[in-house]
Amino acid sequence: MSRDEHAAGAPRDWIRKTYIVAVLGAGALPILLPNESQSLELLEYCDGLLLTGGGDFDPESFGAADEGTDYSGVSKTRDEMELAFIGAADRMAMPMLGICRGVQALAVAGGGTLIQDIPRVIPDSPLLHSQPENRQQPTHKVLVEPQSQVAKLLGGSIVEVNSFHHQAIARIPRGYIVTARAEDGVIEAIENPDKEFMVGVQWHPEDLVGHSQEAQNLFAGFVESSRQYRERGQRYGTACH
Ligand SMILES: [Mn+2]
Repeated sequence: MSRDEHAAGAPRDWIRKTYIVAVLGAGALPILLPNESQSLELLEYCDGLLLTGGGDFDPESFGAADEGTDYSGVSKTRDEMELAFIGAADRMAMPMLGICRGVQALAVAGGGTLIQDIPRVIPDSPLLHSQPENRQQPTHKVLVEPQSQVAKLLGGSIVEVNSFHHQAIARIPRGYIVTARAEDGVIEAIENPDKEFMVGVQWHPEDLVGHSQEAQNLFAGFVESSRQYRERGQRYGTACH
């Protein structure tokens, strides 16, 4: 969950409603996991872990020096909790879907690193990865590896997506392959082919549900994989972190 350490003087953990609607719409029940170590116990009641969007990772979390970027929404507590959730869910072989910051969380957990600010690294990119358009508006294409799990999930190999990130994956995490890129080369999706469902996308499909069949397909695939996880002998619900 997103964490505002000092939102109007009152710290809060929160989630955008569109995640909840997308998970419910795919037939699962979201369980929200506060950024507290006790939340790890809630994974026992979950069949899938959805890692949501949010603020920037502290560069220290992936062993990098602060490059002086304008970070926003940095929360060391959230960084630590998400890495703990991913480690625990991985040990349980639980399906995981990372969205925006969530794909970056999967990358950091796997030993990857992040581009701290895309405009500084690719100054001549014609794409605006921090789009000014509204959240339901796709603004750039992603080119998906045709034989990948992501391609099968989305049901297409060129997909129009929205884009609300100024960071992206730099070093690819251990065990993962890149399965989608934007036309400027920015990594837009990764998957771990050794796992049942360990997938991350850099865009925000939860905001495109109802507008894009591919977005709906992605949630349907995640929920179906979570259902199979439960049928294999494990537990209840879908965690929305
Ligand atoms: Mn993008």
